Amino acid sequence: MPVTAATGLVAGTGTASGTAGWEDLAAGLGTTADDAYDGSDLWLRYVPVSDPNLLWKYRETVTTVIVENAGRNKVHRHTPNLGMAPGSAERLVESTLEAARDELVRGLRGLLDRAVPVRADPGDRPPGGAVIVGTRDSSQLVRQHLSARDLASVGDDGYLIRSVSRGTREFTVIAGNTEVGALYGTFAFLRRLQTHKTITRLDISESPRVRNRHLNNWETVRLYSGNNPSGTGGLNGENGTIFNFAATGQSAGLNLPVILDRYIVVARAMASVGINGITINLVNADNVYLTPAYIAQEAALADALRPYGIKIALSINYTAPTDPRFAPDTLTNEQLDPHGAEFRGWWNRRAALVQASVPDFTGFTVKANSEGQPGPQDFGDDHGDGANAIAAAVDPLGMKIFWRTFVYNADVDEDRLKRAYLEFGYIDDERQPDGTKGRFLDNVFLQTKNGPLDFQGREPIHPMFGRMENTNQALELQITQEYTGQDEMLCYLGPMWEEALKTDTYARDERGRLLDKRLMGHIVDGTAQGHSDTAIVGVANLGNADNLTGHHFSQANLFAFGRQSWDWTLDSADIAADWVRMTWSNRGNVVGTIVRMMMGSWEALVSYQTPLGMAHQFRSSDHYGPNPAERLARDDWSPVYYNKADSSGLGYDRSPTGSDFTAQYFPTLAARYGDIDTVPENLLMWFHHVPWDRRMRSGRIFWDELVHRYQMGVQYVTWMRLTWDSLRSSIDARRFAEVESKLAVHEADAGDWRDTCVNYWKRFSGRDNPVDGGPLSIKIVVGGRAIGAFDLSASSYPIPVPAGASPKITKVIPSDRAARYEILSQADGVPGQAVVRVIKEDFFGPIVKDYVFVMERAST
Ligand code: GCW
Repeated sequence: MPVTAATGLVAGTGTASGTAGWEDLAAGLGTTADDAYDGSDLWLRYVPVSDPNLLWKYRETVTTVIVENAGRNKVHRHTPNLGMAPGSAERLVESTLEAARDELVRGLRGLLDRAVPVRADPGDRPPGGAVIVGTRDSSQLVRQHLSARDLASVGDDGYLIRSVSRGTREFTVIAGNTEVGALYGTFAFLRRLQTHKTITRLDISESPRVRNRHLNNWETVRLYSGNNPSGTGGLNGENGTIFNFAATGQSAGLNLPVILDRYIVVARAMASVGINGITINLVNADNVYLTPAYIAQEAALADALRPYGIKIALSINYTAPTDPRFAPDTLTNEQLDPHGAEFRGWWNRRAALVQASVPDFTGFTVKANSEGQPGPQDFGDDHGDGANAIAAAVDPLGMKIFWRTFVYNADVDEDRLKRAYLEFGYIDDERQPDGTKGRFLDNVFLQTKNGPLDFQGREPIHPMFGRMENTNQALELQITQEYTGQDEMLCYLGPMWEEALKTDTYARDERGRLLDKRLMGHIVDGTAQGHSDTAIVGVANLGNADNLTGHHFSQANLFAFGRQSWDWTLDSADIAADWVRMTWSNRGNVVGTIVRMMMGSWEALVSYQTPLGMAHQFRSSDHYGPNPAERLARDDWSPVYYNKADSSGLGYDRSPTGSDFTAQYFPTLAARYGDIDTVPENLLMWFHHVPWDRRMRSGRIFWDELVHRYQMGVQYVTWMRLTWDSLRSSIDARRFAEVESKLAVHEADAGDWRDTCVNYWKRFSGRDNPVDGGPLSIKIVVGGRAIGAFDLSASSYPIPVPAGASPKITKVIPSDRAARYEILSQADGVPGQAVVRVIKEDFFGPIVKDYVFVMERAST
């Protein structure tokens, strides 16, 4: 059925003249003023509330800010004369309540478009419209209006936001048991205004489900957010990383201890979503971070972050004690015995040295015996020995160890996916002298990626979740988009993390009974197996680009990570909606449109990169583009190892007839994944070598389905590009253009994925050159003849028009009845060009193809 332009791409986005309401006008005006905006405020931009009724209500509800004793609990500051770089816009605060107060003042001034007075003194009674922030310790008003019992339920980091009525006066109390809790509440309150939610009659009680919500900052690799537009690194002597430790040339004066605006923006943004820690250096750790000169810089950074409730940690190298840079305090290889006093003593001394400058230092992140990093196995010890040695060394200092499980020693098993569990599982099972089970100490977290391979677009959950019940498990997610489009592709990861966190592990207890709470999120938040210390870690995507994350939409991934690590049960679409409102616009049609783009973007990426459970087909040089034919020195880095393409089919058999990796899952999942008839199709090739002609649930054979999936992924990107274009008048110019040009690259690169992979698989499948036979395939009738079977990836199609016949398309016949089409243009003559747009809503969102037909005279 033909569609008209108005019902085309995005329902309701028409901005036809005459229908523009005041909101459009207001947004239009705002747009001009904002046209140079670069995205550097992340989601903390605080533009005036555009709805006049709402603005009026907000102004009535918020007239005064009252923060008593804001400066009383000054946070520790190690660095004398800590200072912002000259000309900075941000400022250093001395306490967490000052941070909360300043945020409210800044936020309200922006949102309400007028200054809101601040008072430190409670007065006799708070005026109507007061917003009171504090703890029961800091604030008499909080004490008056919230009982200790009220607050007890929210724990250390949680908060209450409550509207209170006293006679005709109404005011708002934002409180935590700690100042950090009050700060989180402040951000949550501001978020309500930013997203145009009600701020009256509030009775909000929030606390995080997970205790340690940390970033890992890989400062030198997988950084797609440097300020160098032609690459991912930096300019002007900076190396592109978010924090400057060793900038040179014209930026030499911008190294820590100097504090830059972007550090404070990042600190505020982290706190706004509840992130409370950051490991500041790469897991392939450079020992320089443990030298006194660097520790002094780290201390300054920690000072600047501290008011925002953010604690720092460091990645370390297992053999750091032998590094001559630490002379005279160095060890020999023989002294690296994890059971020996020398090794433990060294780590204790080093940690103490850091702690002397950073008293709230969290501890160490360790990548050992992985990808060339040294570790205990090099000396005949195992991960348990190594982790426990360093953990025991720092335990008296109150520190923790985050020991990564990303190991894949090829000697352990042919199937890379099995290796981590084989190296760690038995340590968790070991009976200890005191009768308990599990050798890892209490201050050790095993930090495990969500999936068993390596941050692929879609992975099954890592089987260690739930199987390591006697050990603290930290979940590691990758916010930086190494395998998900880097800084070029718009890919919102919230749905991916939601899928992982809400996956049923079918975990059982020792007696074989299914646990009540057994989603991956329950394992991670400790409720499944009774762990009190819990952690989620995100490999961050921050750099020194103007917008701090490279792609404007990558900001959403940082935002979502924070929100989901606070509460993994949240709906990723709701998180996206908040982010869009805070970042782009509150206009309903804009919000709906952008959220829709975001929500299908991940599934689309999976579809054009690695559909149906394919994995790791990336070219090794950069992990961005495809290279399914690549064979490297290491098998388990090679796309061919993962795809196992041959004339019989495609995919890695990890079922009981293959590597039997599936046996590492709890029985229900093991059975489900191990059987090709029951495995979810989106994980199919993770677990099975799939015959080319296997009948799929759609009724199509595997080969056809595979080709369709690649094509549909690309077609979703086309839809995103066209849809973004439809927002041109609603988005400020600079950011609009930057996203527009990224989407053009995105579409082309998605097409490259499709073509490279499909053409390679074709060699094995022995099937025909693929035509676009997917949901958007059509036939057209020209000169009385039906023409179809159009090539999958051609940019245009020649159509022979018999002599004397009209070049007009007289009929379009979509093969899928749910597809709609529109003839965008007809050829006036021969030669000439016609364009037909075909649209369909499919399982991950709308998909679009513009068929370009070149009408040619048919040779007789
Ligand atoms: O995803 C891989 C990356 C490596 C990284 C490794 C890890 C820092 O390609 O660059 O090393 O994971 O997680 O340790």
